[in-house]
Formats: sequence, structure tokens, C-alpha cells
Amino acid sequence: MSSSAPKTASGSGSPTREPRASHKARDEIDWRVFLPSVLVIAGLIIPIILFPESGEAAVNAAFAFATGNFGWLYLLAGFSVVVFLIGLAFSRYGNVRLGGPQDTPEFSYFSWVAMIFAGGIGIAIVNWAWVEPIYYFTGPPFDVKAGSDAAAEWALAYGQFHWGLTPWAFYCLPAIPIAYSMYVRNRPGVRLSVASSGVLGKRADGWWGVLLDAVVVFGIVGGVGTSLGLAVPLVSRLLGDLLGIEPSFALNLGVLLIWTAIFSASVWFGLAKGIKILSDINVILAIALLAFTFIAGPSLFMVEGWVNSLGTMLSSFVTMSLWTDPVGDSTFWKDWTVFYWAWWIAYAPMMGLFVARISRGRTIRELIIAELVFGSLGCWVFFAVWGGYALDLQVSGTLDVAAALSDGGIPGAVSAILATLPFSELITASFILLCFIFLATTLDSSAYVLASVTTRELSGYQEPKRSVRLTWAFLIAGVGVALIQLGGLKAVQTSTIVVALPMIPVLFILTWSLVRWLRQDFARKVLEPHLVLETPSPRDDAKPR
Ligand code: NM2
Repeated sequence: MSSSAPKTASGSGSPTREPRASHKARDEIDWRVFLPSVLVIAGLIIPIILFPESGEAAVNAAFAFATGNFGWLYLLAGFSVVVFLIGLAFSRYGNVRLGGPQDTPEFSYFSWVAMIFAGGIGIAIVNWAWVEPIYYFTGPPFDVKAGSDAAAEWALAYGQFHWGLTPWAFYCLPAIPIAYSMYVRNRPGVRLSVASSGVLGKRADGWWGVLLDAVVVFGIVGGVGTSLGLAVPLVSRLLGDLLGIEPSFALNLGVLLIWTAIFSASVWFGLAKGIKILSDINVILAIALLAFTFIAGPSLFMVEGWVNSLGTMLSSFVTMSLWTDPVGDSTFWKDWTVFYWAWWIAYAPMMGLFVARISRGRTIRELIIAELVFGSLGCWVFFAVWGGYALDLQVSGTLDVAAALSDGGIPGAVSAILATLPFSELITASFILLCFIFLATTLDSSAYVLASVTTRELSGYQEPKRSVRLTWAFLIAGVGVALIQLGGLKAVQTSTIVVALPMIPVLFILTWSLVRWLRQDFARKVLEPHLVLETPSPRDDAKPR
């Protein structure tokens, strides 16, 4: 997440409705959500930090439990979300405008799409795009022989699959009911419980709503924890390489401390604008590095690899989506597809709140196309170029990336790959900057969203209290320390997989709530002119038929 999500839009947008000034308790902490979430999270991270050895056993058990019993559910959810959204986009509801009759889109189409993309990606793409195909090349799916040509082709295709339609569908799903609740149903509140009130009704204000928001809080904390757990070792390694310092736990902590200082300062002094500018610069920097690798690297191989992956992915989309290997014992789908789906699910509420905020005046169809098509295309470019570059190093024998990966993990592999590029020191330095800013903006927006979700009845245009945001900032950093302390990919993956599991029913409730609202409002469309399909003249729609 590179964008300072909600504040960005609230800063530039005009409010739909002003908060009622008379309501004093609005920015008070909602202790019902805040306290249990904080206690559970602290209760999990403190023992892990103190006793990492027993933490490891717990992580393995949690991973086995969630993927072993419910792996299929993540896959089924992913496939269903894609089918649902494509169906919704092309149904009559696709034309429903997220806004009132006077609402026109706040941003140009290009900036809107760019914001959606930049808001959805972050540090994860800039490290996974290099190494993910290598993981698959050495441990391919479908009983393909490791290291074979077929493995190489599947490796590229799976990278595209894990960063394509299904992930963006997960991101898109909550955005629609949230935007619908904000702009069509005119409900104040930036919590997902509010967007679920189509199903929960009054219960959305009671314990059901609290439970749902708590699930969202855990989801965000776990998902961001995964980002931190991956990012800190990567940046310390690259920084260590550049400055000639050996990677160590202390260096990791130092890097984490700098990050925490940056984003606490941003939270405290309200540097939202500054972070937003940095985030924009960052996207340009990422594109520049991408273009540089494309030109410096095997461009034709990258293009052919991408086209081939697209074909493989499209022709095998259903199989890849639902492959649970019930007879064989491959763990590929649990280790990768389930992990990725979980990670995108964990971020989905945060992304939903952000995208809803910037999408007033857009139709449901426009929103689905922007996320599914342009979101995927954006990620595909990263995977085609950086993934293609790394795979070419491997298959051409220029660099044994697989060996670097198994010796030094993702940080070791990324560092070795960057060293093969021309001007590698400059590239590594820019890459470190890229990682720093990407993660700072993700942390900043997550502290902001978490604070909003744990604040009572905040209108979409109010800022949550600084103290609450800071508490979340520190808790997230704590999760980061715990995951680094545990070490290894499994711990980082488990954090996300576990928190995403209860998010699946939440996504279902949100979808159900949306469908209910759409059906009710569509039946009344003659009375609510802003809900009508796009017709030539708004005046025609106002007339009852
Ligand atoms: N996703 C895209 O760390 C990050 O880059 C945030 C992660 C969900 C895998 C987004």
C-alpha cells in the first residue's frame, strides 16, 4: 500500500455530508473493539518476543490447522469472488452509480486508476516480483519436474496468477458495499460493520458489529505484520550490503526503529501530505527501475514470457484457482495460493475503505474494471519484467538465483539479483529508498485505518485521534518485532493466513449486504433517481414509470 489511503482522498475531496457537530462522542475510542483487539494482539506478540522457540511450534501448528482444514475455503472464496464480480459488472447493477444524482467522479479516470493501483501495492511487489518465479521454478506445481522448461513456464504464469484477477477481486469486493453504504445509503461510519448493516441490520451497532470490526482489525494487523516481517530483513540486508555491515537481529531492529520513528512522526505531526508526495514519487521511482531493468535485461524474453504466462493462466485459470491436490501430497497450493489469497484478503478492508473514498460518482462496473483489469495489468508488468529478469539469470546460468534464495532467503536473492544490474550500487540505493517509502506509507495508512475502525462513529471525513493512531503504530511495530524474532518465511506467511480465515465470512456478509441493498433499491429505483441505470437524460429518470 503505497498510498496514505483515506486521508489522501479526504484531503482533496469535498465531504458528502458534514458530521453533526452536536455529537460529542464521535471521536471517542470504541473500547468494545479497541480493548479486546489490543489485548489479544499484545497477548500474542509478547510471549513470542520473549519465547521465540515455543512460538515456532505454535506457528507451525497454526499454519497446519488453517491450511490443512480450510485451505479449500480460501480457494473457493477466491474463485467465487472473481465469478461474482464479473457477473455483477455485466449485470444491470453494474450501471449503478456510487453516489447521488449530483455526484460526478472526483478524480480523472487516469488518476483514479493510478491511485487504486498505487494504493493496493507496496513493498511486497518489489521483493516478490524478483523471487517468486524462482521459488516456483525449484518447487513447481502439478508434479512438474523441478528446474525443467515446463517448470520455468509455470513459474512465470503462477506469479501472474497470484498477482492477477483473483487478488484484485478480493481488493475490489469490500470497496463496493462500503462505497454503496457511504454514498448511496448515506450512512456515516468508516467501519465494515456499517457496510454490513444490509444483513446485520441493527445488530451492526451491537456485538455482531463489534465482532466483525475486530476481525477486520486482526486482519489488517496480521497482513501488515507479514509485510513488515518480510520488509525489515530485506532492507537490512540491502543496507548491510551497501554499507558493509553483516545482517543481524540488531540491524533488523535498527531498521524497524527507523521505520517506526518515521511513521510515528507522520502520525503525530500529521504529515499525511508529505507521505502522499513521497508515495507519488515512489511510484515514479518504481516505474523508472522497472523500465531500467526492461532495457538493461532480456527484453524479448520478458515480453514472450509474459504473453506465454497470460495464455497459460487464462487457459488454466479454473484449474489453478481450485487445485487442492486431494490425492497427491503437494503443498504448493497451501504454501502459495492460500498464502497469497490470505494476504490480499487481510488487506482488503483497508483497500476497500480507501478505494470507496476515492470512487464517489463511479459506477460499480467502472470500479470492477479498474481493479480487476488495471490492477492486474499493473502487477503483471512488475512480474513480467523483474520475474522474467530473475528467471533468465537462472535458466541462462548467469546467476544461480535458486542457490542465493536457499542460502540467504529473499533478502539474499534480491541482493544478488540487483548486483547483476548495471550501476548496481545506485540501483540498490534507489531500491532501498523504494522499500523504505513503500513500507512507511503502508504503515501510515494502516495505523490510520485501524484507528478509524476502533473509533466510535467517525464520519468519513474526520481524523481519528492521534493517540489511538500512535497506539496502533506501535502495536504493528510490535508484530513486526515478533515476526522477525520468529524468523523465516513460514512465520510471516502464517500471520496472514490465520487472520484472513475469519475475514472470509466477513467478505461473505459484505457481499450479501450489497446484494440485498441493490435488490431493495433497484426495486425502488423510480423513487430514487440517482440509482437508475445510465440514461440519456436524468430528468427522464425522475418520472415514475
Ligand atoms: N499485498 C499486495 O506489503 C505490501 O506491499 C502491501 C501486499 C496484499 C500482497 C500489499
